[in-house]
Amino acid sequence: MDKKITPDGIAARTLAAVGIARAAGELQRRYFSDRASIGTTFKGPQDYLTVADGAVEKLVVGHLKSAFPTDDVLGEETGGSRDPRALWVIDPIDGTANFANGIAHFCISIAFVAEGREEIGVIYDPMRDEMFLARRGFGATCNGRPMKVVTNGDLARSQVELGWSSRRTVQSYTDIVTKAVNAGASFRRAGSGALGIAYVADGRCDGYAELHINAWDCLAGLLMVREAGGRTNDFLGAGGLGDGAAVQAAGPAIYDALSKVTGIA
Ligand code: LIP
Repeated sequence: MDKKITPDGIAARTLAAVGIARAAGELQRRYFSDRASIGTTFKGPQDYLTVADGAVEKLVVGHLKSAFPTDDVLGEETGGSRDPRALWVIDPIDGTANFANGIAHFCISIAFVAEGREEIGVIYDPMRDEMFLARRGFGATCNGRPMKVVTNGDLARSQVELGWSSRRTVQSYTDIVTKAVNAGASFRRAGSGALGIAYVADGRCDGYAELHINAWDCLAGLLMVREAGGRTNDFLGAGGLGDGAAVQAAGPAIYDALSKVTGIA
């Protein structure tokens, strides 16, 4: 089946994704305000799952399939297609550990991939009411304000976020932390890759790197960083849509120096 999406089709999907992300954020906020309703379990070591993850993903997928029935969908919790011709990639709650523990640093992340390229990225933080948005070729915004990466950075004076998960060894993580600090950088790990990468796009953080991350955590933010003048690794080219891959996003001035720390090209 021909799935080619026209520019008007991308525009319509962009508008719809923003509205759906806002509705998803409202549902997140309702669960977050009633902690007894969250129902936390674990998918693996330090890999949280809550009742809210499933409910939010069901809401988002329902709206997308209703509006765009021929598009494919890949969700963190319910899985789905990996066909990159016309594919929505969704993380219903990115920052689930924070969400489950009452820390207000989480978001909904929605990306749309067409013909193997990220075309739309939407990340909504309902607790700060911040809508991060990018459409390929049209720039990136936060609540309508244009976003720009840090362009004059220096790794020795930078703040970088180094994501962590049990999907890679502790040693591999502590190695890059040690190298980053020895290079003069300050590092953080806030538990939401999507928000961490969106903050790079908005110049709040100089760079983000993680040795393994899933597509639903990062695709929306990677488009935002590129549209905001930053550099990213070729996550999709590294097979990231399948089983995830390493990710790096940073301003142009520190990207290569950060690659020497992380080993991510
Ligand atoms: C999270 C990612 C983060 C990673 C966490 C976790 P989740 O996604 O955004 O980058 O370091 O371990 O995977 O599980 O909150 O959707």
